[in-house]
Amino acid sequence: MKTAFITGITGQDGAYLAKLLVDKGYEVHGGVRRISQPESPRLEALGVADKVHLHEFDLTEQNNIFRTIRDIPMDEFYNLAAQSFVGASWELPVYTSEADGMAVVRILDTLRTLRPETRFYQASTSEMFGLVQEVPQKETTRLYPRSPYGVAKVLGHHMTMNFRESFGLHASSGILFNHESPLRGKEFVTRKITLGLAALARSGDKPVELGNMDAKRDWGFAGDYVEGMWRMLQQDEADDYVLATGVTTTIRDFFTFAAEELGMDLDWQGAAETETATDRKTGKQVMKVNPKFYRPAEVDLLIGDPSKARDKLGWEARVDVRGLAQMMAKADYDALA
Ligand code: NAP
Ligand code: F7E
Repeated sequence: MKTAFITGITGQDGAYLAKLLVDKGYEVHGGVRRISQPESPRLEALGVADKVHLHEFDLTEQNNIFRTIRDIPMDEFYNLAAQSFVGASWELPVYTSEADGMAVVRILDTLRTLRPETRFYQASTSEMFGLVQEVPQKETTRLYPRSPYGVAKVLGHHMTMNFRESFGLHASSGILFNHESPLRGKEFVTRKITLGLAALARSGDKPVELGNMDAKRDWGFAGDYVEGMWRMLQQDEADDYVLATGVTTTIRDFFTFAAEELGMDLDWQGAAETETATDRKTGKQVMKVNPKFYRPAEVDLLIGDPSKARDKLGWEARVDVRGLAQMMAKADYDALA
């Protein structure tokens, strides 16, 4: 039986990865910070809360990282914990740099010292491409981050490559494009849309307030992406891989897919700050723009080229963006029954 340690096990990806590894027969350990909700609702939703071993863990504590790696035998270490909300990173640039950048350095240096045989996965991100230098983006595309979050993740990404090349660690970096699910955090745009529309469909009357409707993202399903993480650590050689669908969609179109799933027929009017959407069937306004959700610097377009992951890992995204919007809208609607 293999043993895995997952930082961020209470997050969206942590919960799906824990389920995947438990189903594969792993002994799964995970790091939980002191302020996490004690009942771990995502682990409960996936039926694995009582099948994993939880340990107090904080990314910003060097000695806590050291003791965790010293005390828990582990074949695989998945570093999924992070300050993961791009929008918050401009207000928290120091903390974000510590949690998403320096913590990766501390983990790698401790693994190198105590457990050089442990295989390591780093949660890198398409946000590193930022102001994109190539379309579509692949593993070799030049990085140009546009937020403190993206900048911090570039440090973790390059340090993962450097420890692999310098010390021979089996350290891989997954450059994952946006992936969502019914367990997605409520502040991210997809879940904000599906929660807001579900409430409207259940007789609510507050339009969903959003920012930039023209940004484009390459959205997939988180359950597919954790399979890719695991496959990276099963390779003989560690490497870096893009996981993406290869399809890009505006926020507006994601909104429309979710609204259609809930039986709405949208009439879009206006542009930029005056843009609105109204449901023709009920006459209710369902979307309004609030500039407070605009970002100081935007990532306008992301579209990934997952061909390396397809060819070398045999991985591909199975849920398309319309199916994803339907899945999330239905789950939020059903939860309000
Ligand atoms: P998430 O739902 O926000 O989960 C993040 C996890 O990190 C949570 O368990 C959180 O704990 C934990 N955490 C935050 N600060 C911590 C700290 N100081 N010490 C210890 N744990 C801490 O994020 P996700 O969507 O699952 O993403 C997983 C990873 O992939 C993140 O590193 C993210 O940056 C990266 N990523 C995500 C995407 C995506 O589209 N989802 C794409 C590319 C990369 P609490 O439960 O207490 O909040
Ligand atoms: O924003 C626009 C916003 O916060 C997507 C994280 O998992 O994926 C995620 O980062 C887009 C942006 O995700 C609202 O301006 C419009 O263009 O859902 P998001 P993100 O910033 O792409 C990457 C790959 C990660 O690594 C991150 O950890 O949607 N947008 N209106 C809005 N976004 C939010 N949150 N709220 C709005 O009202």
